[in-house]
Amino acid sequence: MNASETSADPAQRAAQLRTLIEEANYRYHVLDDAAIPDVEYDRLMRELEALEATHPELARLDSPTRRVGARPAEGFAEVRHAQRMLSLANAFSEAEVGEFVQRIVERTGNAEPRFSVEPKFDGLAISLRYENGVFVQGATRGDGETGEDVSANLRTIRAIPLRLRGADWPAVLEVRGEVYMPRAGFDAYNAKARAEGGKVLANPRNGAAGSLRQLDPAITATRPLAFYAYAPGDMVESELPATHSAFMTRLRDWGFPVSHLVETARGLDGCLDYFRRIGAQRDTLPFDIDGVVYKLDDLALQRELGFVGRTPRWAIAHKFPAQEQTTRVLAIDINIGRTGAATPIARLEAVQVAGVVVTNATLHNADQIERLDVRVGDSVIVRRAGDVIPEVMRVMHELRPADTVKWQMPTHCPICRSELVREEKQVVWRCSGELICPAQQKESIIHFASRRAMDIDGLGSRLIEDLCDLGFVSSIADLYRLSVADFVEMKRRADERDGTTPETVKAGKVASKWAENLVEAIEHSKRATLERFLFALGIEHVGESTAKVLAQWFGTLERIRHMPWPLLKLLPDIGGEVARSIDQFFAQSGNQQALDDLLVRGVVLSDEHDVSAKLKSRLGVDEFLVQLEIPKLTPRRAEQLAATGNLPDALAGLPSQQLVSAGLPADTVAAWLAWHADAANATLYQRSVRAWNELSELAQSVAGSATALPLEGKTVVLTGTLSSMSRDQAGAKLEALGAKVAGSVSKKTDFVVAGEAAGSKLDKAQALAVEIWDEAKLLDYLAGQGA
Ligand code: D41
Repeated sequence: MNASETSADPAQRAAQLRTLIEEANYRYHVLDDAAIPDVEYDRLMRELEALEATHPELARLDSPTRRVGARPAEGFAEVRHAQRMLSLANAFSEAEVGEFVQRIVERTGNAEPRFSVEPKFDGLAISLRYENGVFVQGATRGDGETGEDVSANLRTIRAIPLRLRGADWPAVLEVRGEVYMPRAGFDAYNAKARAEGGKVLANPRNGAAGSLRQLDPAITATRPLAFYAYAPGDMVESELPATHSAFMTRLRDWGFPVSHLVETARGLDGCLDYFRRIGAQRDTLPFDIDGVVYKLDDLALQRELGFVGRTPRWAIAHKFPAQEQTTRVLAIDINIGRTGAATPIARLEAVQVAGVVVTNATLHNADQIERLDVRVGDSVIVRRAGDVIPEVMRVMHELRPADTVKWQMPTHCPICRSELVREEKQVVWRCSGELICPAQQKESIIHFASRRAMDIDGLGSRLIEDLCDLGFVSSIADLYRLSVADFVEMKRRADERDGTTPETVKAGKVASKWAENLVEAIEHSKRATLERFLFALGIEHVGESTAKVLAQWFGTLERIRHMPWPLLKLLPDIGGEVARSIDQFFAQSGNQQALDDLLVRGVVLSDEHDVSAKLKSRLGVDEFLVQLEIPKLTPRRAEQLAATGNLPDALAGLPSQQLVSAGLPADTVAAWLAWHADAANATLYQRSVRAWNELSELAQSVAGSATALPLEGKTVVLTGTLSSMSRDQAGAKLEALGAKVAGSVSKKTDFVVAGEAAGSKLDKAQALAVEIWDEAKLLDYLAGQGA
């Protein structure tokens, strides 16, 4: 049926709309295939609502418009489950799963029984009851015997069908499954709650449980909930198929969401293989799972095996190691980062979390400690998910010993004893020691050498810590002084300190080879691009993209290192905070000294160039004035000042009558004069004017000479493996020379750079007679361009 084939008869049209809406729900939640856009879905819904409003006789309980109903008058009613809701036994190791499978093998005589293997969704177990294909009641698990009637809330979940599809369902059907909150919905919900100052959800499982417990279904309807079915409940035995997996297929046909991760597996090996595969995907799944479930697939055998207490003998949950654990806070220390940021760290009694021993967890910042009220001696819940740093989630206040004291941010840096300071409206406290602080020195060197920065092979954080601790380096420039002998000596002293005694002769040889490689890697890093180098300096707020903008627009380190912040702000995506941070970095004489040292020791920026031709359009007098952030000087007033025809150097000295006759209101004139009367502002203005004059001249000459880059307008394709650099590196070099690097070869391709084992792209280039460069030719060309 087509949405546009409308029927004039209201009853028919209502039926048509319900079918369309239900179909859309089914395609989305069961088939993972959004059939119609959201706006269309909403339109159909509104039409049906209007129709039911004007024709009340058409309204029905199973209509999709009824998903949000009235709240129950007095809490939730109790529901006695027609079939007890069972619980699952847990296995925490492969050995326990082995025992489970072995018992089944012995009792059934089947050497390799078949299992339905499923993710264990981390939500809330519920039971749904359908009579004659219509949803009539839904309940929580409760104690397994009786649960709560949360029908009104369950109706709001679009993944739960209100009417079943097809016709071969039993007259009474109960289905069990899990209501859960997808991670994306959880994140979005919390982001909104945070922005609006509302209450955030602790985790998706609590989110799902809390949402179903809302008395008002209108609230539940706003929560992003979903559902997966996983077992039959009350139904006539003769209507069941022979296997659990066949039942799951039926559920899907009837319109229930069944996870595509559900499979069948044979024997212990099949189960464990599934466990490992799902475990590897765990962090990337769109919802939380806490393990997998194995269920004997043959339903007749399930009945034969029966239960022990409330748990079936034929099913078991194989749990992943817990991501949360409780432990005790032994101390709260302060870690000083590269930019001086002071991060409180909880030192913990060692505890295994998700298979890793955790002894430290981040507390983020002083405000977070205040919120959680963490104290030394407290029992806390730590969480470690994926590769992220473990964090303290919650304090178990009920277990707090009597003698704890409230934690306070220390006043001084634990490393260099400089004062810790916090800027207005900032959460982060910082060490004011900057370059004299050994912690900041260390972190800035680690950043400088890291892969995305100067990429010094082999110079990792452990080694840098040793170099700093043993006094071999204290700044990035010191790295370029290190000799092979220094590294060997440093290693000897580190071994001595750690009590590790290397076998003399052989170790000596290995050590000197290792030291040679390091010195070579450091030497190699001396040739860098401006962009990487700027990023490597570790200026606060200057990430890779800001570094790229600076390099592209200003072209040389010499220009950037003296640029006042108002001119930095002229560039795209550089705001006041970033610009000031860059200016402040270069204002420190220690940093300027470090730059000079680096240059003296042979660091060469291979791609320095003229200012960008685009700069000219940003250097209007009014735009310049606006960047200075002078009170009352709005863009309009700046335009009026610029219209006087004076250049910035003359503007500062303009007498007030002239400002008034330029049309500026008195308060703007007063603010302008007062601003200039401040010595610091006057200096900033002069510095900025000088930079503006220089840049204007440079931009003029670039625009005038119109020296295009050598590869301007050329399209290049890279293929195969290069031996001297990665394809990305080669691409970046070609781009710096003006080329456009494309992904596929066409007639428009100017040349193809083909490395080792080039495949179809090379074939295509040959077929189209496109020019082909080998690696040697590329290197030759780049050398010729000084790149
Ligand atoms: O994903 C789950 N959380 C899940 C829970 C699942 N995939 N299968 C389950 N199967 C059962 C039996 C075998 C007893 C029908 C379950 C649960 N039970 C369950 N969830 C909470 C209590 C029991």
